[in-house]
Amino acid sequence: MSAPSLEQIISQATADFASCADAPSLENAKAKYLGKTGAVTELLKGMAQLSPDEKKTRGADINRAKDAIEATLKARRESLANDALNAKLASESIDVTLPGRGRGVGGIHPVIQTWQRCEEIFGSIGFDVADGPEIEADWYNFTALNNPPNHPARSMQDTFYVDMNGTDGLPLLLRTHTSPMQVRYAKMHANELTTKGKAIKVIAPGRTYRVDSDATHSPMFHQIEGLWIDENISFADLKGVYTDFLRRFFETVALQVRFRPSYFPFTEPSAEIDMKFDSGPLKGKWLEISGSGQVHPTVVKNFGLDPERFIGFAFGSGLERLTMLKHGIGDLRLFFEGDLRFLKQFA
Ligand code: 2NL
Repeated sequence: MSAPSLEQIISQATADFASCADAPSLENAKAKYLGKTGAVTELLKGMAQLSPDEKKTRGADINRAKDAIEATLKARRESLANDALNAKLASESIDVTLPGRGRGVGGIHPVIQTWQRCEEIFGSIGFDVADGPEIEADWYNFTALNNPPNHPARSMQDTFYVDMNGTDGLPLLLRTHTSPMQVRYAKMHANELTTKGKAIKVIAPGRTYRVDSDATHSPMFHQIEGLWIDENISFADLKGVYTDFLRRFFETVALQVRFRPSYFPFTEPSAEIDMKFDSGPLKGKWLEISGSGQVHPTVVKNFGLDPERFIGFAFGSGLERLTMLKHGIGDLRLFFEGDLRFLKQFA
């Protein structure tokens, strides 16, 4: 069998390289032609017996063949590398047409929207906004507000007590109304009223706590209270302020307001504020909307003010109740369940 021609070796190598499916098998195939015992190397070894002239032409021919094989090898290497890159890109590809995994947008809870709206409205009538602790001392929550020591609101059954005493030596408690914030505010601003005549005019919105849980009561609920103390503040001012607030909150002037006698230890006289819509789904029905009254002289004294000189009113309304009347919500528990089908309607 005669030795293969250079052309045969080149085409054999080209075919071999083409059949290699990956880089390691291509490098193996390379050894068959260009390695120590490869076909081209063997041809070069076989030149030993040739004359110098023959060596020259034969050597050049073999080198051309070697170059051709190396070029084929290089082309095949690049082609395999390219295929590998394309396969990697295809396997790691992302579908840019898929919808993005966006972060959900939150919304303000309807009760907190009411809170914010109240701050806006009372703010525009000149009321400051008080803040204060949810864990309170007995004095700020009860004593300062003229609650007698045996009042049922002070009982273990009605109030959440904390296992720690306040500076007054009595157990701390979760505030049962937002009034203690107003007591703190009034005490802090009493001197400014007495010496500079700057009225105490403040609202106190916030969370409050009572041992109570059924369809119409939640152990945590929200209140907003208002307090206006100066030398000559009357029930007429209360009626004007509160009526203005209701008209703006419910976005209608078609509503009436009335005072109905009531009792609270911290006001005297005291009144329930009722409202009645002249139109809309609640038209014609008197609705309780707030407690109120002229601040009791003992409470004014506890503010650090002279009750012979200073007088004013206070009111307290439930933010859940305001929200339910505004949106026609029938069940208080919806506010605390966190059901997005409910909450999304207010987003
Ligand atoms: C209710 C009753 C009311 C007050 C709250 C108050 C606050 C101070 C002094 C005097 Cl610092 N009074 N707040 C007065 C009357 C009624 O709310 O049951 N509201 C839902």
